[in-house]
Amino acid sequence: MLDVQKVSVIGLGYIGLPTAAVIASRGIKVLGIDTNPDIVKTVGSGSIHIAEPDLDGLVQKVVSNGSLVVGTEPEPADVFIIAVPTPIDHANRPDLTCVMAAVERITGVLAPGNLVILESTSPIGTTERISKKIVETRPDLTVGTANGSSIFVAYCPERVLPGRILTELVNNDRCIGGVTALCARKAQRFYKMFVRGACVATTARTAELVKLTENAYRDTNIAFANELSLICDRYEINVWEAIDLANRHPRVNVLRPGPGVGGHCIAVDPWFIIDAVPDLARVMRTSREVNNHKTETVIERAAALIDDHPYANVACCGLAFKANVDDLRESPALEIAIHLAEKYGSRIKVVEPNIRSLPPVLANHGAERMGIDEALRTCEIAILLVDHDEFKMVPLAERRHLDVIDTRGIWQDMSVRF
Ligand code: SAJ
Repeated sequence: MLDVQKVSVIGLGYIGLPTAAVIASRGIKVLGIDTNPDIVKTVGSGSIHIAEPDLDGLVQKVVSNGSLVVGTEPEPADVFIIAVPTPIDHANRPDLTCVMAAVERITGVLAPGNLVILESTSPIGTTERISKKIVETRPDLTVGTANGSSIFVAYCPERVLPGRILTELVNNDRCIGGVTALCARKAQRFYKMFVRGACVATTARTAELVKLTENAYRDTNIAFANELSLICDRYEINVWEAIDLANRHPRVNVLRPGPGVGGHCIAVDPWFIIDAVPDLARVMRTSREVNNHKTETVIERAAALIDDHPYANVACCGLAFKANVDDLRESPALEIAIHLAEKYGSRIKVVEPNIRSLPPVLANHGAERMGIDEALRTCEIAILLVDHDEFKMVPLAERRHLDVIDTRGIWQDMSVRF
């Protein structure tokens, strides 16, 4: 059996913090580590720095009963989970700086029998690369063997949906890739301590590809919907109606068009494959291009509508990357609002119920934040960018006077069609 007294989670972000809290709630001692002292201070006081349903109560509980402690420096533990960001750079190439820095920081405290798990989305081969790096620095250790000097290294991608993280963390199946079969088995046993879903073992490379596949698959399917929206637009066909009808076929499930794809995962992860095999990943690259192009199209159409109404105030409804979250990362809605604010300044009124203040980049261009009621009263144009519940609740009578571009299909009865 894997004896787990203490787990160390490196990176207390959208994945690391909920993971640390869930493990701590199973009565296992958890040390959460982050390089950002503000995050350490916030979590150490039992609060959270991200918006996620029910996470605040859970963190408060495990911090106050002492099962989750936080710090900036690694300490010896039985299991190390690395959950740090893996962004792409300006050339769409994966940036593994944080992963490599995390590995470097824990290598000094590793001991035989330890399990090191990478959860961050990573290019194929990263887990093998970190194993190599560990044994280069610590030649006293081996990886994945049955002898007494061995540690175990595995890749186990997170696949939780923001907004449902605590439920999905426990209930989703996990794909567990070991550098060796023994590594996979050790990691499987560990995840079974807090995961109710199936924990399926495979190789590290396969698990890395599986994670990238999931998000590239979704990106491609959204690209199909976005492409269809432009085709429908040219023929003056309502895309929402067309999709609804096509989806009545038992084997068709077209996703929903939107103003482009946002978030730190789906708009980013396909590049990890495209960058590695540009000659082969042709559908994936085109999908990225189609989804980015959709954002440009919305900007052009919004500008054309605003130019036709030189005195109109414009409500940009939503900034977040998707409905009912406060996350603005890679958000097409934010990108569109910035472009419009650059061009039209104080005529742009931003409605985003899930954030406390307007991002400075918008305020600097003179854009103003307001609630949906005021926007409905004072604006003549609405660019509906996010399908937040607050917007879905607005009845037709209150928006009848508006010229609308509805990129999400929730104000269909009145809108310019996309
Ligand atoms: N979107 C559409 N049309 C759709 C569905 C989504 O335009 O029909 C847009 C959303 O508005 C948003 C973007 O796509 O801008 C992504 O949203 P999402 O809800 O599809 O996914 P994320 O980014 O919140 O989370 C994804 C999930 N991956 C998959 O569904 C394959 C989640 O399970 C992953 O754990 C997460 O990425 C991650 O961390 O990788």
